Amino acid sequence: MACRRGALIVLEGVDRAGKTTQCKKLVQALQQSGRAAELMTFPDRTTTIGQLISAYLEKKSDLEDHTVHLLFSANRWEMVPLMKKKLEQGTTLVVDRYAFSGAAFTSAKPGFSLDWCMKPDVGLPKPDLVLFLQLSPTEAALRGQFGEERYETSAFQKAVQQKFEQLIKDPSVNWQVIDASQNVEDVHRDITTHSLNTVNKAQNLPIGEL
Ligand code: DGP
Ligand code: NA
Ligand code: NA
Repeated sequence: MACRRGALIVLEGVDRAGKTTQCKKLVQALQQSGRAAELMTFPDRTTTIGQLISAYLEKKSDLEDHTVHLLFSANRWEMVPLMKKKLEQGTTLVVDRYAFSGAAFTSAKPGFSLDWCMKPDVGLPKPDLVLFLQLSPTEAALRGQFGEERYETSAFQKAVQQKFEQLIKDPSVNWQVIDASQNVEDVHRDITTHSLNTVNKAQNLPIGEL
């Protein structure tokens, strides 16, 4: 490859594991080390599709379960041209949730297999690294009340956690499990170590596909 590409780094985990805080801190750390880095968030609620998803999550609308699953996937696909452009320009993307949230959240609903849930995301750019912020449901509960959005109940979050446990066994994805019960700075240090490693390795490799 003529120009060094950026890395695609995804943070996953149940709600309240600290993903959003850690994504922002990672982008800053990468930038401070002289690398181009940007934050992306899924669902991206700003697009037309994202607004449908947002209304669904806020319980302002109801959507059939398969339908909303495909909308979440479409919301990732609509960003692919931009993601590829940024990566090829050498920018590392730090992504707050990706296809794995898609599979874990929908397959936690009755009647959905993990296999079916991954299918619409097959072919998306493959992350060079997926950091799983591991936090037990008990520890998550200690971090305070859930919000008002759809999915924000402890029973559903436990089911999601179990689906993530299955997903992280997939050896074709570069998962790194991070102990999210540590303090913010210790979690950040672990994440930064793995990420810098990945940024250095990824720059000479082609972008893969899920
Ligand atoms: P967040 O904005 O990160 O709090 O995410 C909103 C909620 O949507 C959160 O409960 C996780 C869930 N979610 C994220 N991505 C997907 C997806 O692709 N499919 C489904 N069903 N839920 C998702
Ligand atoms: Na949330
Ligand atoms: Na988030």
